Amino acid sequence: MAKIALLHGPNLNLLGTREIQIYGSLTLADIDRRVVAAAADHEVRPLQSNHEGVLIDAIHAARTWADGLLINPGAFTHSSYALRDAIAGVQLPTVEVHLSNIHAREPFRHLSLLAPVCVGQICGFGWRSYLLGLQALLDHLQERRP
Ligand code: CA2
Repeated sequence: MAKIALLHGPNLNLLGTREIQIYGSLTLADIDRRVVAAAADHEVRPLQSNHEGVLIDAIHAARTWADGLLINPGAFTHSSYALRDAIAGVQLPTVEVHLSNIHAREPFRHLSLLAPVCVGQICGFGWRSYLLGLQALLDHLQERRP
């Protein structure tokens, strides 16, 4: 059984209330429920924060209990060297997910500062990006077990 920290960055607590044409109509609680259900016997602990330092602390803490990180860093994707260093520092396999296709949006969203320190990135599939990311992370963890 794998243990996964599910992290959501800034403004994702607003999901389902506005910008539905971009991010879909599910709330963050809906998405968390679906990820937890899809994880079956694996453990998923969700956390959302609008604060960079809280996310960094959660990444550091995950080192003591989690096998991997599934993260939608929100706009910190495009701006946070500190989150990138945290992910690189804890050396936990990390999958970056986005609801929207960041490469098909404004140019500033095309660059992810985190992608180079992640196992991979999944974007553009709405809430299903999280399920695809979870499956990719679990498969990755399974394959690297001796
Ligand atoms: O597509 C994604 O998942 C993003 O990570 C979402 C971020 C955005 O800054 C990234 O470029 C791509 C923004 C999340 C904001 O979510 C809202 C939801 C409802 C209303 C307002 C914002």
